[in-house]
Amino acid sequence: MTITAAKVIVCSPGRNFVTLKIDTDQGVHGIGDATLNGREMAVVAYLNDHVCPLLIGRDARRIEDIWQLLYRGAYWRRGPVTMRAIAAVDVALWDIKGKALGAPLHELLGGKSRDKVLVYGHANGADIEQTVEAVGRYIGMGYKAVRAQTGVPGVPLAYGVGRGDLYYEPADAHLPTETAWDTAKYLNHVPKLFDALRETYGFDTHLLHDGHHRMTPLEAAQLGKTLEPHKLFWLEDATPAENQEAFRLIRQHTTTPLAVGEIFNTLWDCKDLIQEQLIDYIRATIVGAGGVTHLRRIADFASVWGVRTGCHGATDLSPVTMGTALHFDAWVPNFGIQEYMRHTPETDAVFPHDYRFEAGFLIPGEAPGHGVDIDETLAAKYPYNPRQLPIARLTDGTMWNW
Ligand code: GCO
Ligand code: MG
Repeated sequence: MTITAAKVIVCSPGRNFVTLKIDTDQGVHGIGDATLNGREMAVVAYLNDHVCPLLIGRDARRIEDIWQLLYRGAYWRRGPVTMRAIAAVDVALWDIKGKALGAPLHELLGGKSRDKVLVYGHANGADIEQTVEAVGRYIGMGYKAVRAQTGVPGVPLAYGVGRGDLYYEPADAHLPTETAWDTAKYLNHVPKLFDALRETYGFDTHLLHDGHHRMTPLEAAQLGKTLEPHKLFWLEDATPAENQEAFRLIRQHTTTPLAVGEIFNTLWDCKDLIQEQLIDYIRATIVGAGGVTHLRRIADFASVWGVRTGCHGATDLSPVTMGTALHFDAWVPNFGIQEYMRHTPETDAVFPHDYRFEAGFLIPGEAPGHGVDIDETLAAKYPYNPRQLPIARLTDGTMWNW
């Protein structure tokens, strides 16, 4: 089965997506997601100039060999652009293999370990009262797990406070929106949110919170300790994780479960975190970490140390990633939870898929491959719309982590 064409499709049905479509001489095609929020065109160029020409004429069945070619052959290894390009090729080839064999991807991975995939949604509000109401709406929709993010008095444009209830698109301007951040105000305020949430809803709903790289290790340890009575499902991105050692300090002070990894792109970003059990959930994704082939390695490594998966699944990961992730989530023995921010109706129309939401879970489809396709005619109606993620500065002007 020979690769005959590889095409990059950029579209923006509500937000930008980069999709790779691979055609073969057997008339079977596959698609992969290569979206990198705010840096989409870097991956488009990498694919068009450095990857697609390499694929033509190769055997589409040799997924591992092509992965190794694109990883080792780049010389300049790792990084979000390279690994998203590799992920797109990998996912498209797994999709082709499934279609050629008439098998859904989860069968190719080893079969289902579960029939349905626990997910969590994003509830947010400008203040505690609104956020408590938003969490109630998610519980009403059947979610068993809800992430809660609230505005912080004195901190305009706080992270995670979206526009609308079901999806939160942070890349909101051609040039980065500048936001201010004040960790002290945040640390004083967030515990009150979870006091109110547990007071209102008790402990039957899993609650999650995203620190979004804002705290120092000690501040993260303080927040984790303060939130212990609320028994969070996890505290995410408690501190920037380039320094994996930083999580040792947090771990020493709190039993609040820790999750990290949505911006990781290889096992090397999280090897120590996993091996030393400094985290409880690894958030690396199919699109961000080199596709099915590499994420499977990360998950298997994590399973040795009892670390579970908690794949990132924000709106900026296309339905192609969500569809593929659900097959992965159905198989992976050390599954934790899957993030599920809904896509806009326009996005769902461009990317027809067979997964569905049911009472707090997502049910993966049974179509061969990953079960997602792209309507190229419809996609063409939504041209690329340059957008970047915000930046954050501390109130004294110091550049910080958004
Ligand atoms: C999450 C993420 C998002 C990111 C977004 C960036 O936990 O879903 O932190 O909110 O900010 O994916 O593009
Ligand atoms: Mg996050």
